[in-house]
Formats: sequence, structure tokens, C-alpha cells
Amino acid sequence: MDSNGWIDELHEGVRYGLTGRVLHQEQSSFQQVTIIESKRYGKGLLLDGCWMTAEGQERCYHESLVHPALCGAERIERVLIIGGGDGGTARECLRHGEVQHLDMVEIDGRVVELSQQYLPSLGGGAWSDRRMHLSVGDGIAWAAAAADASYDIVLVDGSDPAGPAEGLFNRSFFEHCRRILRPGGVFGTQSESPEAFRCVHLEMVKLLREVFGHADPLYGWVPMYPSGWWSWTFAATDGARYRQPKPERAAAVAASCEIWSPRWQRGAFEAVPAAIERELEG
Ligand code: SPD
Repeated sequence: MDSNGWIDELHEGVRYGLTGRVLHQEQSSFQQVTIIESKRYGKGLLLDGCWMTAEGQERCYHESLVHPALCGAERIERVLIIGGGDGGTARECLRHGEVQHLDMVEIDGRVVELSQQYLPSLGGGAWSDRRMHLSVGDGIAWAAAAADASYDIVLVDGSDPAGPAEGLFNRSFFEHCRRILRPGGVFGTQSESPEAFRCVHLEMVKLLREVFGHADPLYGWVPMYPSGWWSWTFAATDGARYRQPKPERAAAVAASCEIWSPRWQRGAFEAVPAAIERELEG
């Protein structure tokens, strides 16, 4: 935090910041964890100085990651979340009554504890939901050890490709995610900013297309992230079923979503910037 009360993420010569104050900061076994309180978006979380979430805008991120996958998969009984320690992704998944078992594997237990303490609305009822099974450990190893076809949904809610999240962006990890999906299952991951992390974004989409045979980025926004413009990418074992939300599942969640709806999702999948479309086709 600077002397004027600005808390910034610095990224390639640009600052993305909020005014506020630091409530807690510590070095966990994996990263620097910072909890802040901002005037505009309430309490928030940074990892290694990068914005992860804040109460006043987390739904832009979590609804975009969760509902295309959970509304499109054939079945959604068994869900795996890799990362997601603040609880927001689990909360959105558990809004779907068909989910019977959710494994969440977060590498940094302090992120979970501090989120529960300072950002309880993120996880909401998920932390005490009987369907929720939290493991503190390595999600990459978890995926590698999981049985073939053991999940209907695999969601990756990690941070940027540096530090503990680095292994969430490579071929071997994506191959395991595909292997552990049941037929009709859907994979979804945050896939960085098409502006601030354009190369990483393009590489991820291309790699997922190689591994799954197809994959589609969805474009939305998370105002506090670098450039504010963000993406999530989806793939499935049997074609782009995440583009066709099942009406009954969609109806059960859309009325209380902030951002997500079948209509919003249609536009967000279509909103591929021209230059990115050319690069992905090339
Ligand atoms: N640059 C930020 C990428 C962060 C993605 N994960 C956010 C965690 C929200 N549950």
C-alpha cells in the first residue's frame, strides 16, 4: 500500500488499484497472502500482490467460471475444483441441487482460513455443506491420481502462471483433467486476460484445443484484474455442450445471478476479438 492508501497490482508498467487499507498480511508456505478492505468493492484478497477477489465484484468471476460448465454437462453429480480457496467457486457450484459430491483441492490452507475469517460471504454456506469435501494439497497431484472418468465437472480456479499455480497451465495437467472426466463431462478454467496476458491466454486455448479436440473461450470482465477484461475457457469430452445450457438448470440459478444468464453466455462466447480469432485459427 502506498502512502495515499492505494493498493495496486503492478503488471507490465500498469497499476490496477483500489483505495483502502490492509487488514492482514502474511507469508504462507506458498505465497504472500493479503486481505484488504476497499471503499469501492469491500474486503478483498491478493496473492503475491495480484488481485484474486473482492466481495463487491467476485460474482463476475465465479458465475462466469461455474455456470457454463454446470448448466451444460450431461450430469453434474461429481465436481472437482482445483484451487478456489476463497470458496466462491464452490458456493456457485453448490447452488445446483444435482451436485452430490464436490471435491475442492486447494494448495494453500491459509487462503482457506483467511477467506473464512475475512471473506465469509464468498464461500457462504459451502463451507458447511455436507456435499463439500475440502482437501488442502496439490491439485495437480490430485488430478494425476484420480481414477479415469471419475468426475462430471473439473474446474480450475487458480492464480496466474507463476508460483504455486504454474503447473495448472501445461499439457500433462490438461490431459489428466480430460482423462478424469466422465462422458458428457465439462472442463472449465480461468484463462487469463486477452489483453494483459494475451500470450498466455492464446497458448492456453490452443493447448486445450489440442488436448480436447476443441475448446472455447468466453469473454467477460473482472474490474480489479489487469485490464479488467478476462476470459474462461471450456472444453468437454464430446463437443461444445457447455454452449447449450440445459433450460431447467439455467432457470434454477439465473434469476439470482448478477452476471450470468443463457443470453449473456451466448454473447460472451461469441465475443471473440477479431485478432484473437485470427490467431486461434492460424
Ligand atoms: N489474475 C488473477 C487470476 C485469479 C484467478 N483466480 C481468482 C480466484 C477467485 N476464486
